[in-house]
Amino acid sequence: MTYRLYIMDRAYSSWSLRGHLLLDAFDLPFAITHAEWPSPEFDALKAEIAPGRTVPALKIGDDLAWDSLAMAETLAELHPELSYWPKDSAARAAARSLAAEMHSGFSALRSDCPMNLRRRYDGFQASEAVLADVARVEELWGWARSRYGDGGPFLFGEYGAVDAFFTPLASRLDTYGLPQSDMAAAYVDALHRVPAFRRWRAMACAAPRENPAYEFDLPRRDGFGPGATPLAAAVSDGPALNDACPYSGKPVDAGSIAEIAGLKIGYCNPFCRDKSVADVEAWPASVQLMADLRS
Ligand SMILES: N[C@@H](CCC(=O)N[C@@H](CS)C(=O)NCC(=O)O)C(=O)O
Repeated sequence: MTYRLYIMDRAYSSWSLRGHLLLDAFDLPFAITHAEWPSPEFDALKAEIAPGRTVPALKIGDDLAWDSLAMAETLAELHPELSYWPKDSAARAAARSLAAEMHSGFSALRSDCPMNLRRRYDGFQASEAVLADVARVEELWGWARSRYGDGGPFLFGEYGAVDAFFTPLASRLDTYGLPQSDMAAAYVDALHRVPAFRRWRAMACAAPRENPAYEFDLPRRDGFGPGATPLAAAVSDGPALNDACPYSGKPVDAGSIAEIAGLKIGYCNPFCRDKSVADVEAWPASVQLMADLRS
């Protein structure tokens, strides 16, 4: 089966992130068509996914699923061996209910606190409606964790589609410093450590464009949680220790060098460099190269 995922801006598009997690967190290979919103390129992308009008959309061979919940159900049907939904029927009904409530609910939290994976703010004043949404999130997460969560750190133990659905909401709790019980904070932390999420967040941080509509004029807290690479930065002075980009195998571009944990590593373009600077441990090929260079 060949998959092509259609997405928009990684820092801001919470639905695109869910689509990505439904593939990448389950180790399914896929190609990506990406366009920033709004732009003529995004209009062209939309023409490719007609009659779908929003991202994420997933081409499955020549077929199309253009809604995140439809994607989850379709992928679960195509890959019954993967843990999209719990095996137990009562747990499965509950997981589907939570994902569906996320899909159609939490409007105050979603509209007042837009996802922005590049930021962590101090001093955000949450409205009563946002706090009511947060309380409902706590109720649902606490119920699922205590009833079904014994086998792991996720809502139903093992990572599943429902966790992909709640990931952008968890990132909002972190970005806006919203109140969290110990249970919620532990779950938010587990979601932030999922390798597929870390790869997406690193690419979000590497994307050059900022959209002012998603930015708040508030003090910013440093760091973005587990995985932030210490002492990593783009540098202008080479040479790099390697000749080939660890991702593409193409020659290193002299303008795409980073110093990471004391090593000068070269990449084939600035995007590969910047996603590595954002969170090098999310990228096994860079980690392997650094280990080889050290040995
Ligand atoms: N119900 C859809 C929601 C998708 C959605 O609203 N996508 C937004 C991006 S986060 C979009 O495509 N916006 C661009 C537009 O509407 O033109 C889903 O679950 O996938």
